[in-house]
Amino acid sequence: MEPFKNPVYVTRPCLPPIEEFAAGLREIWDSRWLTNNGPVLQRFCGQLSNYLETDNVCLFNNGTLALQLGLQGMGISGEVITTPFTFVATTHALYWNKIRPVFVDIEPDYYTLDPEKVEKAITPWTTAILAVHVFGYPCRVRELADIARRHNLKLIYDAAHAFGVELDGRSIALYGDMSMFSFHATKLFHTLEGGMLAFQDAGLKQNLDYLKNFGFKNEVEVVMPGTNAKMNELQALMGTLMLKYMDDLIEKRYAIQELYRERLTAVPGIHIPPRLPDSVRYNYEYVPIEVAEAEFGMSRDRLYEELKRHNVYARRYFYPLVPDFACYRHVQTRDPLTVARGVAERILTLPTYNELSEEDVERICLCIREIRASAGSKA
Ligand code: T4K
Repeated sequence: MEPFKNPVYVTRPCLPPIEEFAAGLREIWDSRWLTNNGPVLQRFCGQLSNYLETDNVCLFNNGTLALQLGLQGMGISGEVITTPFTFVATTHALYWNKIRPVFVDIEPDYYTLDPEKVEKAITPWTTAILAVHVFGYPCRVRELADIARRHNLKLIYDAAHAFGVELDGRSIALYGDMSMFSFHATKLFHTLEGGMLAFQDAGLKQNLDYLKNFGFKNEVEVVMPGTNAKMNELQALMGTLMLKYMDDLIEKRYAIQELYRERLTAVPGIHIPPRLPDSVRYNYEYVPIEVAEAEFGMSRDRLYEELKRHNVYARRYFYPLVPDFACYRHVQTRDPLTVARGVAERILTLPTYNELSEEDVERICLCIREIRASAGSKA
């Protein structure tokens, strides 16, 4: 098969019609208010509160700082049990708070923290669980909440991939003590760069507002050594416009994912995570597959390289595992992380974004099938 003429990336940002953004820019130009809790940000914050059905939200200039400051605002310290199968920012947020990460294994279907392993890893120094709704797949929230309650731990979710996800008719933001959402350009819903915390304890809001604005209480009082992590007016404008399109975005991604499922299910050596139960409204933000080398006839890494030769840039999210990065190799991990290690070797996330046509998906799947066939003939 001929390579794609233009590169097909793992994702492309969705954008609202440029006229809508231009009209919003006019308002910002006229007001000359660019950042520091401006009117567009305040409006966006209200819209998010309605969307998520909670007043307890706080906006940041990216998801990493949101999580870092969220942990700080909650006073988390000591040890936190977390997942090795995530984007490295999850662990960095702990590091910047001088918290020791305790990595435990994930479960094989949806790659989220295994609650049994979590419970076994609790020590007198454990203060919280930091779980990740990886690829937007909801963690086993009830079991984790039960463990947290019995051991008096805080339960924090990195929900970077999970905006728009609902469980039992409630936004995923309403589970746990706090959830962080990334609004980075590569996310289904984005604000160019951006992040948000949603939390249960309304009393946290004040501290989070201080933390993201240098600790200023007023012009002459600084109550804590905060940083600068504010979302600006252009980011908020993008968010306001994108929010209108959420349902359409999810609908389109659903169609793409279903087509991949249909075309790849029967390919030996390609494993697609099972459909989620009806209790979940999923956002279809990522299309992860696993490549089993023996059955597929080549390794995940070779398939990844072959796809690149066809101008298809799939990504190995999340490989290597976080504890295998040089800066975390010193962290002692008692759990052998058997499942996570296997998944990290097999995982590949396929392109999905709104302009990806049905024909493009058909061609990517055909490409994968042809690559497999060629591997068989070379063997
Ligand atoms: N926790 C988790 C679990 C996360 O996944 C993330 C971020 C965070 C925390 C931290 O949240 P933020 O601080 O980022 O808000 C990307 C994103 O930068 C990162 O936000 C995301 N997770 C991670 C999974 O993916 P890269 O380095 O893989 O992105 P990059 O630049 O290679 O982009 C991927 C593809 O997207 C490109 O090949 C082309 C396309 N692209 C990208 C950008 C930025 C575009 O077409 N246009 C663009 O503007 O990290």
